[in-house]
Amino acid sequence: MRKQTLRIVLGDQLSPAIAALRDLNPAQDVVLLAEVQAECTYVKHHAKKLVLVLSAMRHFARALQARGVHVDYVTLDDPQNTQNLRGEFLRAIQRHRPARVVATEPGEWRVAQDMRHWQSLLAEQADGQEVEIRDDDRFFCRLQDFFTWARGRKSLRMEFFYRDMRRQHGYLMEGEAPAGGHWNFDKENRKSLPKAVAVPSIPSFEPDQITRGVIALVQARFPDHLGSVEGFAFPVTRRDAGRALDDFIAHRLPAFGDWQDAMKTGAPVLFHALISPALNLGLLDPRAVCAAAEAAWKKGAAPLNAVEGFVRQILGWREYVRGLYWLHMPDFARKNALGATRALPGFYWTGETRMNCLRQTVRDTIANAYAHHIQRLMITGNFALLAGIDPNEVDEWYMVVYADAYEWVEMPNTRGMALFADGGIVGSKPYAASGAYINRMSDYCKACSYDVKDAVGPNACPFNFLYWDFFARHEKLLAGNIRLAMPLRTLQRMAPAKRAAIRSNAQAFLQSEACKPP
Ligand code: FAD
Ligand code: DLZ
Ligand code: SF4
Repeated sequence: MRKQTLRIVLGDQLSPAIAALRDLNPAQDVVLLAEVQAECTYVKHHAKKLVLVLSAMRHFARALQARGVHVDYVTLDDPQNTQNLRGEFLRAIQRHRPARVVATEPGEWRVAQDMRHWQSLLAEQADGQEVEIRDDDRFFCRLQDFFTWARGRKSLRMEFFYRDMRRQHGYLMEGEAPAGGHWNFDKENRKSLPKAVAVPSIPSFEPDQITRGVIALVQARFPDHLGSVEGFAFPVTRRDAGRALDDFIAHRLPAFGDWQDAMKTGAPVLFHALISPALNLGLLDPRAVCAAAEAAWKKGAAPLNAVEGFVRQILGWREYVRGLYWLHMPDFARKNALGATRALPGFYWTGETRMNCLRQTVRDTIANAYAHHIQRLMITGNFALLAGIDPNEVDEWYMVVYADAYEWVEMPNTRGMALFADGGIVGSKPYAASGAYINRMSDYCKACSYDVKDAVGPNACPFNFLYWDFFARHEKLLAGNIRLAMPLRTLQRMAPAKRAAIRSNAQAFLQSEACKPP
């Protein structure tokens, strides 16, 4: 009687404790990992993301093999490779004729749908195999629990979800009360960055032989993808990801809260953790990350405003956006509440624009496959919101450019938080901001050829006229929103001539060479 279990591990499921490996029997089972063209190209991922995922997969396979596990690893250049996950699954069934198959729920709706189909294909093959798709329990909140939390609530604000998660999981709690007497210390956070503050350096991880092999493969197979493999320095193993986390906890966490919203030329990471690429692959465990931050607070190495702000990102935001993604898919992918249809300007792919904030952010993004949250939200996201760019094109851009991009986390952040295309599921108002915000939180405006103080005219900062034009275009739709009472009142009081000037500046700018699609 066949006893073997085939265990499937996808490229972003690289955790030894992943559900599919939970009851692994190394003497009997086989673990399938498959590099496939379809996953490398369903969006044209940044070259550094491809190196990251493929190298981390190879390192993960090697670590399993070192434990005596039988790994069936299909490489991208295997001539028999069907180059898609379903094909490799079916080939593995033929090779191993397992008694049962175990997988973990994929992170993206597209793959989850396909995997449901694998089950029926297997049933058709009538070999009696069982396919079990287990919940991905690397998250704090089971999806069923999120759906229960969401059921019957009129508004699904992150803050309330986060408080429940704090209570349930006990982080930063003093009995039933939040540590320090408040759930949230954002009032103390989000300062602008004084010039004299020294920005800590970021650890970089030298490519080993495996990574160098993947670099050559990516260069040969995906020459037309964005970005360069040069300077690849992401951790690709659990050990190195742990080192990157330790470095953040020791050197950047203490100031994380204070300068969480600051932006600085030439400093793409500032006091952020730069752990999302590893976290989303499974090289770091969110529980261990939150525990490490809490431990730093307990031993007095980091203040509460920083640690609470950081834990909230992971225990709160990361879990919350995942829950919303699964709650609203597949509809989420079609949401366009503001009816935005404009094509994405070409400068998103090159960084070639007079707007210094966008030039710096897009260049950081292309060079590093990373930008921190405020660059994503308040520069590239904010511009796309104000200019009315089609959410499909914006989603695609965010999926392509970042090493941490997976649809479950990218889409609610992009369509929801940045573009308000979800009509207010993620945020209670659009995160629209004019040049004044960017000037307060960054050093970008000082080196810009536009004038941040001008709202109209040939040298006016585009974020200014686009900001007012955005409110004018959506005045009716946003009218009932109490959180927007101030800008809407200012708009209503604006002299008709100024309103007209804003309109014509915005139209001329958006139709000019400056915003031409590629
Ligand atoms: P830190 O600022 O140090 O935060 C620590 C961790 O908290 C992050 O690693 C991340 O895991 C989590 N986190 C923080 N904010 C969020 C958030 N809003 N949603 C979910 N998790 C969060 N994050 C992704 O992981 N993948 C994406 O594809 C992605 N796309 C985004 C698109 C837009 C338009 C915006 C505004 C945000 C996006 N984010 C995405 C969220 C956030 O910007 C990144 O998680 C963060 O910048 C990663 O860098 P870091 O590790 O230095 O984060
Ligand atoms: C992102 C990615 C890439 C680039 N390549 C692979 C791959 O070759 N094989 C694989 O199993 N997974 C890969 N992934 C991750 C998948 O795209 C990811 O598992 C799904 O998007 C579900 O989140
Ligand atoms: Fe950006 Fe306007 Fe500042 Fe220039 S002046 S950097 S366009 S916000």
